[in-house]
Parts: sequence; C-alpha cells; structure tokens
Amino acid sequence: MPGHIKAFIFDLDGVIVDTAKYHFRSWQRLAYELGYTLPESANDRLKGLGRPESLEVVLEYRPERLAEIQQDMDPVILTDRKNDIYKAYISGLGPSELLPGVLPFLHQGRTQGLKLAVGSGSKNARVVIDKLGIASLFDAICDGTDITRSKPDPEVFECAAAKMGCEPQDVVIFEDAASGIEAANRCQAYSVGVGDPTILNEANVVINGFDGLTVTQLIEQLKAHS
Ligand code: B16
Ligand code: MG
Repeated sequence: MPGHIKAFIFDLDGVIVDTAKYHFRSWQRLAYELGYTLPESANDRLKGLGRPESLEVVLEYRPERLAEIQQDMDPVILTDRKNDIYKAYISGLGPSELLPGVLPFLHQGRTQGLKLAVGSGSKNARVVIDKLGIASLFDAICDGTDITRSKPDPEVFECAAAKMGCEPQDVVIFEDAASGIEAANRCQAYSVGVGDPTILNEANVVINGFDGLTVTQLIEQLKAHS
C-alpha cells in the first residue's frame, strides 16, 4: 500500500472535536426525563449511530414497567428532544474543543497534497464545523443530511469519496466508533481507529489521538499493517 492514498476522510464527533460526550450526555438526559438511568457502558454502542438507531439502543435500557407505560410515545418527539438538549450543549462550541493535534494534522495533509473530507452521520455537522472555523480545510463534507443509511452502512464515506473524485480504496478513514470502522472496512477503505483498541479492534491501525502524529508516521503504520 499506501503509495496510492489520495485522500483522508475524518469522522467528526469524537475524531475532530470533543462532541461525542455531548451526544451521550444528551441521551442520558433524555433517559433521565423518561425516568431511568442510561449507564456509561451504553456510550460506545451509541457512537456513530444515527438518531433513530441510537434511540432504539437508548430505550433498550428502559425498565420493563416504563416501557409498558411509554409504549405509545412518538420516537420523533424523543429524538427531537434529544437534539434540542444537544444543540444547547454545542451552542457555545469553539475551536478550543478541537481534539489535540487535529489542526496541525489537517494542515499537514493539505501540504502533502491529500484531499480532505468529513464523513459524519450527524445532521448538526455543518453547524459544528462552522463553529470550529475549519470548513475551508475540507474539499468535501458529507453528513447526516446527505444520507439515508446510518453507519455501519458505508453510504456517508462513499458519498465523501465520490465528492472528492476518489475511490474508497484510495482513502484513509479516521473513526472513533466501532460502527464507523465497520463502515470503512465495508467500502474497502483503510480504517484508522481513534481511541480504545479493544473497542476498535477491527481497524487496520488504532491511534490514541493526533497529538504529535505526522502524516508520514501514519502512512508507515498502515504500510506495516498491510
Ligand atoms: P445528530 P459522527 C454521529 O456523528 C455521532 O457519533 C452520533 O452519536 C450521533 O447520534 C449521530 O452523529 C447523529 O447526530 O443527532 O447530530 O444528527 O460520529 O458520525 O460524526
Ligand atoms: Mg464519531
């Protein structure tokens, strides 16, 4: 490999910016309002999933007696409520919540002639990217408004690759969610897990973050794997 790598696709929440915690806190708040506690252990299951898919997971933790009483609740009302809570969390978001080392890594990628894209399942992605002031760094952005199928379906990454004029096989995808790594592998891109290797064990390479990482080092790690 990776002489033919033409582009990088970055997941947004949990890879570029520390918003994954706000998604989870919002689901925890919704569960609290419904009368139960969503355990921390649900967090890794929720990362990367779209709203309806996330709601299904969140409601799995509901005690049976509540599920019976609440069975007629409209899922859209629940996901809208979660989104209102999330929007309040991100209202003050700014560049200080970019994850360490991401910005220099993006600049290096551009300097080395790679195309860069965001591939996020979030319908809030563009608002977040604007608040971070990084839109101009990307050649393409595909988000939850461009797709009909949530990760682990590869639709969002295929969309981002196509917008850059690349084949997924020529792309490296950075993801913090097991569902996102599965999506990357399904479209035969190179997958880089950002976070816990025990959760991201299907990734080609796992890094603990971008701080101090160079593009050259990353390509070397992918070469060693292949
Ligand atoms: P929204 P990513 C995903 O974003 C999040 O990981 C996931 O927690 C969230 O439910 C999903 O977006 C939908 O987000 O409710 O804002 O449309 O990780 O793919 O950037
Ligand atoms: Mg993510």
